[in-house]
Amino acid sequence: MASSNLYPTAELRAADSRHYLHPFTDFKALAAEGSRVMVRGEGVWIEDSDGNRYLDGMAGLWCTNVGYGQTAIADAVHEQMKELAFYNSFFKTSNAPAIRLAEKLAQLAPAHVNHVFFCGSGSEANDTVVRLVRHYWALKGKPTKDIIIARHNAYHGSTMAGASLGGMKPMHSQGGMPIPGIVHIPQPYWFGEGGDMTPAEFGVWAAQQLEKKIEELGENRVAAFIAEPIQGAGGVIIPPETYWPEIKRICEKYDILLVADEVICGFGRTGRWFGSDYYGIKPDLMSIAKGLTSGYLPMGGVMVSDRVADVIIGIGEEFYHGYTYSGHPSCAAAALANLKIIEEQGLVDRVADDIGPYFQKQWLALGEHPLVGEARMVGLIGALELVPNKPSRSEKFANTGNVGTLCRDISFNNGLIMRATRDSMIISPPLVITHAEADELIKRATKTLDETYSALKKDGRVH
Ligand code: PXG
Repeated sequence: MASSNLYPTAELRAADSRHYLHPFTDFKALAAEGSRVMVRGEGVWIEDSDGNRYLDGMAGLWCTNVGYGQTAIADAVHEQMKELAFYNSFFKTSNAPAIRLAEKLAQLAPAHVNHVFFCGSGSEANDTVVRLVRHYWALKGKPTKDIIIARHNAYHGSTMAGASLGGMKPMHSQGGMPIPGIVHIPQPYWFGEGGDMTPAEFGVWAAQQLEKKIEELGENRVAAFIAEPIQGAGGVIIPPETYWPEIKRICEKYDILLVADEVICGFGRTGRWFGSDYYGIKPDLMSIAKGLTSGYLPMGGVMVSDRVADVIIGIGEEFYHGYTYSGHPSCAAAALANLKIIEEQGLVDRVADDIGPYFQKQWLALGEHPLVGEARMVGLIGALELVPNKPSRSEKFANTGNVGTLCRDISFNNGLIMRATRDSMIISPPLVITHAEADELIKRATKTLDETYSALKKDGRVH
């Protein structure tokens, strides 16, 4: 039995609230309520210490693409740890799993992307992006071309640079962010911010906010634009089809680097290896993490295009950046075993041609529910916008987030893990989810919507 199961739940909960500061948590409120202690996972299922089973609609936290309990990953890590648990990649040293992983990633990435800088997480990847982007332009003789444009409501991590690139106002309000040299433009969130424009018109408008910002700052000051192909934590914001082509045009016109944050969209989530493949984006840098190891061990990286690699390698000068765990051999072994599963089980094509369309059809049908203003999904990443007055897109619930939280709690009680962002429900299940499990997920989501709707009706919060 795993060590987490050796203690009674009440004891664990008490120690949890005495000592454990959880991420993104109101510590006091959690201490009063007590946390759920998760003890086991198998496929798309998670079990807590009270024996409750949940269908994990969030793949851990957008990461367990191959599902839980893949012993091939555990075995690969076990073997690697016995042989060489750790060694660094500094001082002219390297290790076999990291080398083989770099080679594998170059093979999977778009053709013009052939190098990778490894790190421990998505946040570290985006910190590396800031370093790389500025290093690149300095080497090109343009050290003042250093501003990075990002988007409101983007999520790029929780380190100082990651949170600064991100456009989450509550995060910025704690700790003096954004750091200098990072500015934000509107997001392509048609449902929430599209006003009277059609999605196509709004997509162009949102992209042109980038051009406007570049003109305002001056092309000689702007180093890069960073964006998630589909915003994840911001509420699964799927941009209108007109958005990415326009962004591409603008980046080329003004010669600014395009950075795709693939931390959520990478490794099959959209039915392609990368969100950039899905949208036909040609990024200069790509941040990766999460699905790289399916979360079995922490690992991230920045994939570097030939354009950037030629400059940073060609100069023959040290890049003063790196982490103890850059190219960690045990994590790299986990990543290799994970990618092998994705390839051998054909999970990327499965999302594109089989489970993706199968699931999307039912998910989009939830858009008919009286509580749902819009249902959207690409590959296996989707959202439901909960609204108080269905025909209206502009009318929102008072106290944004309360209804989302209520619905999320009801969902947990129904044995389905969905995540709430504002008042929308988010889903990003493991890519191995079967048809029967997809049906079960939809059944539980429908029950959750019905119960949430009834509760709101009782309070007079829906029309
Ligand atoms: N980029 C993107 C697009 C992400 O989604 C990160 C970077 C940072 O990765 P690390 O490994 O440093 O966490 C993320 C992480 C949520 C939630 O509530 C989402 C993330 C992390 C924590 C919570 O949806 N995404």
